[in-house]
Amino acid sequence: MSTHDSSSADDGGLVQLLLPDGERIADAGYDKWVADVDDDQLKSLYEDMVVVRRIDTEATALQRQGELGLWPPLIGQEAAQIGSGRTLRQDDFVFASYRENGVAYCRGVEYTDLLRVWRGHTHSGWNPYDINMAPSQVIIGSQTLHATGYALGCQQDGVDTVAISYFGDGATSQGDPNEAMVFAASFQAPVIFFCQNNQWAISEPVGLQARAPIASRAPGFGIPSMRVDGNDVLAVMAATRIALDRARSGNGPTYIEAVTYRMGPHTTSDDPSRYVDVLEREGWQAKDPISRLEAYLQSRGLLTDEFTGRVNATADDVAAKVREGCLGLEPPEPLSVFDHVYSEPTSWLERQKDEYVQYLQTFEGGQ
Ligand SMILES: Cc1ncc(C[n+]2csc(CCOP(=O)(O)OP(=O)(O)O)c2C)c(N)n1
Ligand SMILES: [Mg+2]
Repeated sequence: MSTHDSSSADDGGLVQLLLPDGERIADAGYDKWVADVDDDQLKSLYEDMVVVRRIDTEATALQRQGELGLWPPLIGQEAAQIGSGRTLRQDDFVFASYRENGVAYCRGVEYTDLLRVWRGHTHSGWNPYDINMAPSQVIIGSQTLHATGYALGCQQDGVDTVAISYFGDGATSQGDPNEAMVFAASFQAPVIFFCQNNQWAISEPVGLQARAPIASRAPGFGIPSMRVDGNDVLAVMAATRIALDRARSGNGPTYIEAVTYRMGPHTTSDDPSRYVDVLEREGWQAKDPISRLEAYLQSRGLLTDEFTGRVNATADDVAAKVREGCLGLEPPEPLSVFDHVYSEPTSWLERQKDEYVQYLQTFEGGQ
């Protein structure tokens, strides 16, 4: 395989198996990687995408109702996250950013664990070893180093576990992902660099920081790359399987650029109407990942009322559980914010804690 895999010439080498109107197109290089995806699996991928979008809208509503401090929506990126997340093995390990709630869903995260950080109840949402996914990383790009280090450990242990790191287009301008790629290539680490290019890094358009397709940078590090339509769940799945196969068979890292779009704000604190052109957003709306799979299912006679009714009922049920779990979280003991910052207390942390005790005492019933 060449260092820059792109058997589809469309749209500057973008790998596509499902066109925006739901037409399934053949691709000699990639078809075989999804040949086993039968009708039931297609329906299951659709259900996953509908459910994670629903989790996202519910969490956004909870934030708007004052129940969460902040929420980073994934809307528009469901195919990139489900298509890749569903291909991983349980023992593979995920290192992601704050936006990969769809991947966490694939890993089997408890719904409440998705929210507790954003309600200010904990430093971290879940036990990483329960779902083999590290807690969300907000320090942009640093999880690429963690993934590479973990992959090197797997290599040393002689196991065929793969580490996958998810990060954004903006993160590619940071040093960490570039340093991680140098290490991963040097030691042929079993790691996947999965860049969700959602076109924006807060209000910074991707074109400003990437003058050439992001995927084209990786071969310069000696890492093969693929540029896939990130709104095409089948193309994402095929690309991730290629990368997993390469890593498991001892052939080192792969870089995937999933070209997608952030349909919502950066976070609930952001107002994209101040910087996103309405026409740009409408253009991407027409490439929506869920409606394109819906159209494909329809063309295969799989989109029955019974099926969509069941999917919507599941999504309603999950949303109700998300809300219930969020509202049911017991407020933490205020001073617990100082716990687990370091394994050993430091003098300045103790000082901050004392100051906070005094502050709390200024309130009636303060501690
Ligand atoms: C090291 C670091 N620098 C800056 C920030 C502030 N920041 C938070 S999100 C973000 C943009 C990230 O964009 P991208 O990597 O494209 O990911 P996306 O949010 O689009 O998923 C920035 C600059 C940060 N969290 N960490
Ligand atoms: Mg981005």
